[in-house]
Amino acid sequence: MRYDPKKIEAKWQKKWLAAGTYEPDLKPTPLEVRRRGRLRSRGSRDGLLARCAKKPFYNLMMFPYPSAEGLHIGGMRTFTGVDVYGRFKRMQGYDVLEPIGLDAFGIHSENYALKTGRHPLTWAKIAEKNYYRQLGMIGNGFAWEERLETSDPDYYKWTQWIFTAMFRQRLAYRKKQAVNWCPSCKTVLADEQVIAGECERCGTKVIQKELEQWFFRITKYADRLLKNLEKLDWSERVKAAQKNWIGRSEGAKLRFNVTSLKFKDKKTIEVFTTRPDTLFGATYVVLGPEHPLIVDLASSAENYHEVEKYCKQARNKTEEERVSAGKEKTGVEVRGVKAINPANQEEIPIWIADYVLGGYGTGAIMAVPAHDERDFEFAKKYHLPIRNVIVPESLQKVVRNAEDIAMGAESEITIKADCWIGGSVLKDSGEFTGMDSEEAKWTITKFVGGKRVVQYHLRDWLISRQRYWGPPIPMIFCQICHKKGKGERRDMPGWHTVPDHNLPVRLPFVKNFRPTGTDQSPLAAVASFAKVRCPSCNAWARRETDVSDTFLDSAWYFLRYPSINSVRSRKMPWDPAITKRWLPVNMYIGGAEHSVLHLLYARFLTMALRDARKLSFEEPFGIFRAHGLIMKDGAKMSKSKGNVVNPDEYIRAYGADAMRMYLAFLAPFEQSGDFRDLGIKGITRFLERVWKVMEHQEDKGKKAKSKKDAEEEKLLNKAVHRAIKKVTQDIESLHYNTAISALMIFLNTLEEHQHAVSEKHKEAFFKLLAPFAPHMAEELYQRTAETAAPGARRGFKSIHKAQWPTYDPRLLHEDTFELIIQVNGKVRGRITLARGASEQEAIKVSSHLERIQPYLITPPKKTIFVVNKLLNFVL
Ligand code: ANZ
Ligand code: ZN
Repeated sequence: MRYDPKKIEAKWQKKWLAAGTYEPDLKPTPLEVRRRGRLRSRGSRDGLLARCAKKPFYNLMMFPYPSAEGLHIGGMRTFTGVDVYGRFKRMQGYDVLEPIGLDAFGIHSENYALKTGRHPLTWAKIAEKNYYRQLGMIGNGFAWEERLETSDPDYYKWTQWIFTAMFRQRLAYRKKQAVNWCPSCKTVLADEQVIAGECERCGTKVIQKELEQWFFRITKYADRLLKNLEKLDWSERVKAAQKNWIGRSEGAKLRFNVTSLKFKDKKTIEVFTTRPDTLFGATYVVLGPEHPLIVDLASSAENYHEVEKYCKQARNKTEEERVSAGKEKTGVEVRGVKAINPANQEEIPIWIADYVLGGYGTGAIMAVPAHDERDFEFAKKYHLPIRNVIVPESLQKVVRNAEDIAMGAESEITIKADCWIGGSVLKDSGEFTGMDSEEAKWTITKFVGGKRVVQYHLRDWLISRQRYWGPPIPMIFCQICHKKGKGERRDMPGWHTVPDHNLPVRLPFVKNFRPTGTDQSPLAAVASFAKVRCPSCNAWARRETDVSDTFLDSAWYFLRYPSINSVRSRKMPWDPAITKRWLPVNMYIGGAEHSVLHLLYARFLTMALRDARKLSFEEPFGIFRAHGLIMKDGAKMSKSKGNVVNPDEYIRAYGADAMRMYLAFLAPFEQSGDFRDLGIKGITRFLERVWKVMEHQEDKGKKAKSKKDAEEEKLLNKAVHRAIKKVTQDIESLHYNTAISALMIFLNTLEEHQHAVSEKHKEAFFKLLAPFAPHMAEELYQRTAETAAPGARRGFKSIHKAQWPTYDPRLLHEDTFELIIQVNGKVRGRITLARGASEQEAIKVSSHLERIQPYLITPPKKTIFVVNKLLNFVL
């Protein structure tokens, strides 16, 4: 029979589904159930014990958001790559849970709906069907019964519940802040939707708009998020990205008094600096255009209108435009007022410049142009004084530390002679002259009455979206309660959470779901939705009509999966007993592009829920590995280039097994790889050879063994164990490509000694092949078993639940070893000998060596011999 993937793949997919091969029993152990007083009879307890998972292993990939194009080949590589690992663990005896679902809510789906003029609800259904069809084809061991979609009211009920939990914990709050706004799409954009200052959808320049929004206080967890990183077994590049994003800076807050005759009370400007040691070099102060003091200052400034105009302009720029190194710096001096440098009482000018951001530190800086590149550039442009207060080190190069290099910095940077940014020894700094920078930092801070502080770059998570396709934020604002100062939280009078029994707040069907262009979501126009009774005083109140960020949907989905079919999941977001057994996730795999958004949000939420005593752990993912990306013939895939690989077509042409194997073969899983049609053909040929070797054996009868056969069998045994060792180790480290190479070598050996191949060898081969080509492995395994003992097997025992083969290290011992030859303890040569060679043999062979002979003109005093290792001539 010819190898026909189409036939066997569909067949086994159906069979596995029917047999529930990939559905672990998720129920908690009887003991756990009994503790909750729900289990009565003994009989049912034993039944439960027999079935429940003994070694839970939660194997998870980031769930996809449905896009118009369907499953991308890169996605297929990730999913099947994760599945290789899951299948491997399952065969090692773990009860593997590998769930799947869709991140169906969110701006991606809504944008697509907008583009096609379809309603998101309609489009979501189409996308869902298409995705699940594709995900069904790739041959993964998914636990289909646990699937979920974030746009399902049964799911987002709990997303909303989490919001209320955050509110009760004072981790949700409202604040007015400048947000990204696309004037063409008339909507707020998430940071990640702004690409180089432009709207990712239409390319229009994004501006900043002041809006009052909901935030989650992730900054409260900055330190914990950072500290825990050390304990996590995650891809280093992802940890480095999180560390950088959290951006911990140690520095000081220093106060500069402001001189102006017009002020009755004394005004001060507080700055944040990481370099208080350079205070004597501060020759001006800069306020960001958002600084609250500007209003006061401007009134006494001589150039009031100029200042006002500048600040207004700055607000229309994106942060990127303001801070990126290439952009020319702009600013305006506030004339008529001065700041006083607290170190030397010198009067220095006050400037406003947009390279200082309102949202970081104190929103104001002391400028030290001699030692800060941005200040240097600015001072040059506006002819401000530059005062050197640090002795530059003689060397002109700074070697960056390993961390910076990991983040992509050049390993060495050449310092501009006139702007030395490093630390060293102070000069021209009064009594601190000669002091070391590090010491001076804190001594000077103390001297001027400053505060030592830690700042983080991490900002609070903006949750509100003035969009349609997301879960409505479950809050109600009551004007009457507000006036009376009543509410669930004293700091937010008038605000009430929607009571639990009224969740979910269903997303109403809105025909015109287009963003409105005002600062309101389309839901605000739906009176029947927006108008609601106050849960506290029953007066007419207003519902929050913004929806939450789609990253909130995906920040907790892994908690829901295992519990989704539990009865208790109707009353709770997750079943605590099940959660206890199955979480944290054992292995999580996804894209490095999610390093700082999804992965940080999920960690934060888990910590917050743990602090609210809703979870018993604070880190959601034990191991995280970032996968590599896929190119096509050396180029990035894109529709315009016409080089997009459509998994459907390829699976139709070559089969899922060949695709899975090729995607695993093309590079180590964590690295990027290049997809070539030639490559998939190569793998297909490999699979055809496998098929042939195994088939060939099937019609071979038993015959007596010759001596040659026995020798061949020994050789084959060794090949088996070598392959088992290599494949096991390589799968464990996600080096699937080399595991497959080992299988190829193994196949060569089997082909060479075809007539000596036994059931045992074949079985081992199938098992090693199973994670990669699950359908073929199952087909051949079942056939071989049937041929070996026709009709003997009762019921279906999948290869994917069979025991992973183990190897015997003794068999792998080589027959030879390398003898080290020493003369007076010094290594003088090496020679290969048969294992177990005697001292006499070793002496005989060694003393004939060209390099050794000259030493042995007179016989050695004695020899020291270590079996299988070393021979030392002592002269
Ligand atoms: C004086 C100084 C002298 C500085 C010097 C640096 C070098 P990180 O490491 O990112 O925390 N800064 C403070 N607040 C800022 C803001 N809101 N917008 C833009 N820049 C701001 O950077 C801290 C340094 O960035 C601070 O230390 C401050 O400049 C600047 F030789 O103060 B420094
Ligand atoms: Zn009220």
